[in-house]
Amino acid sequence: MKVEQVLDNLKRRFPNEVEYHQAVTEVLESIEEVYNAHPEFEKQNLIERICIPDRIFSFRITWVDDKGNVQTNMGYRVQHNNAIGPYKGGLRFHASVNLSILKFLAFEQTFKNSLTTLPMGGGKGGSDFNPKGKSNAEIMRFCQAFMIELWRHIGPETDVPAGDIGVGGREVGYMYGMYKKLARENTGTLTGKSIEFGGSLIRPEATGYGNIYFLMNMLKRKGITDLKGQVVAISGSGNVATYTAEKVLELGGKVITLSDSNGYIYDADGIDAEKLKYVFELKNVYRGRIKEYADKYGCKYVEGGRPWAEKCTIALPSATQNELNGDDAAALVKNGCMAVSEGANMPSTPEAIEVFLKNKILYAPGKAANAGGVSVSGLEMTQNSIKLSWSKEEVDQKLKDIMAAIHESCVKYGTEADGYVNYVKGANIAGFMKVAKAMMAQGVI
Ligand code: NDP
Ligand code: 2IT
Repeated sequence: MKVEQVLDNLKRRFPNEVEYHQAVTEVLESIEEVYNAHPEFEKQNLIERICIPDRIFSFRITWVDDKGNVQTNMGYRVQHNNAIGPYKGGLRFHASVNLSILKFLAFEQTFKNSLTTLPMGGGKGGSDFNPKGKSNAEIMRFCQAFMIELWRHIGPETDVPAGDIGVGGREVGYMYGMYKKLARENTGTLTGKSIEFGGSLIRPEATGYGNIYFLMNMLKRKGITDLKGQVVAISGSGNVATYTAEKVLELGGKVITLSDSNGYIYDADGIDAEKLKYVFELKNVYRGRIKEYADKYGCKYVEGGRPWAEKCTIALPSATQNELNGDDAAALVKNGCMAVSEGANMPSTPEAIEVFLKNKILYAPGKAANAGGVSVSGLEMTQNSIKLSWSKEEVDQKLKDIMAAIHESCVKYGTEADGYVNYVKGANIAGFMKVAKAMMAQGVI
C-alpha cells in the first residue's frame, strides 16, 4: 500500500469530501508501515474496504414548524464498519452537517470503538437541521420525523445511535419514543437515554470525565497525579466541555475558558463550581450563549475568537473539528502548554498536530481521549441486554479501567525510540489492527 495512491484514488472517487480525506490521511500515514508488514492485508484490499463505509442511508425529513410552515432537512446514517460489533456512533444535528463530515466521524468512530475494548463497530449519522432557536415542540416534531425514516435501519444488534453535537438527552428521548412505537420493541436501541427508561448512570458525564481520566494517565508518566496548579483552557460549552470542566475542578485544576460558536470567555479568577453550575443551567435550561456568562460575572468575552492564545498549561478542545490550527498550536506551545487532550473529534488541524508532535508535548487525539462517551454507551447496551442497571460507582470504575486500557494500547503501539509516546500513531495502529484482524477472519464481504 502506498498512502498517496490510496488517497488519490479516494479523492477521485469521492471529491470535495475534505473532512473525510483529512481523517483518512491521518490514519493511513500512521499505519502504512504496519500494514505493509502484513502482505495478506493487501492481498484482500483491506485498505479500501476499511476506508469506504459499508453503506450510507440518506433521506429527506419533513416536519412542520410552530408557524405551520412545512420544512425539509436532509438526514443520514453512515454505517461504516461492523467487523467487531454492531454499528455504533452518535447523531449530529447542526446546520453544517454534510456527508463529508459524517463520513469522517464514522471512520474515526470505527477505530475509536475498536480501542474501547468493547464489541462495537463504527457509524455516525445526523441532519443539517439547525436546533438553535427552535421551540421544544419543534425539536420533538423534528426528532420524530427523523426517526420515521431512520428506525428501519437500526436495532439493538444492528446499529445503535446516540448523541453528538446538537443531540443530548432530550433529543435521544424523543427519538427513542418514536423508535419504540414503530419497532414495537423496548430493547434500548439508542444510548444516552434518560435513567428512567434504560439510560446508564455516568453516560452524560462520560466523555468529559473520560478525557480527564486519559489525561491523568498521560500525566502520571510525568509524575503528576492531580491538577493542582494547572491552568486549563477548554473550548465549547456543551456536554463534553462542561463535564470536562467539572472533573478538572474536582482534581484541583483552574478552568479559565469556555466557548461557543459565537466567541469565548476568559475568566482570570477561574470558573469555579458555582459558576459552572450557572453554565449548566445556561446551556441546558435556557439554551443561551456563553456571552451571558461574561455579562453575569464581568469577565472578558472575545466575539468570534478561540481561546488558544490564552496562557495555559493544559488545553482541552471540546467543541468541533478543525477548531485549533497551526498558529493556535504554536501559541499554546509558546505559552507553556504541556498537554493537549481532545474532547472533540478531530479538533486539531494536521498543521496543529505537527506542531504538538514536533515539540514533543503530550498530545492525545480524540479517538483515544474522548472514547469514554461511546464506552459508557457500550456499557449502557450491556445493561439493557441483561436488563439490569449498575451503580454510578460501578460504571465510573469501568470507565476509568477502559480509559487506562486505551492509554496502555497507545503506549504499546506509539512509543518511539527516544521514549516519547506518539499517541496519534499508537491509537491509530491499535485501533486499526483489531478491525483488520476481524475483517481478515471474516473473509471477503
Ligand atoms: P454539544 O452540542 O453539547 O456542544 C457543542 C459545543 O461546541 C457548543 O458549545 C457549540 O457552540 C460548540 N460548537 C459546535 N459547533 C461549533 C463550531 N462550528 N464552531 C465553534 N463552536 C462550535 O456537543 P458535544 O459537547 O456533545 O460535542 C462536542 C464535541 O465532542 C464534538 O466534536 C463531538 O463530536 C465530540 N464528542 C461528543 C461525545 C458525546 O458523548 N457527546 C463523545 C465523543 C466526542 P454552539 O452552541 O454555538 O453551537
Ligand atoms: O463521537 C462520539 O464518540 C460520540 N458522539 C458518542 C457516540 C456514542 O455512541 O455514544
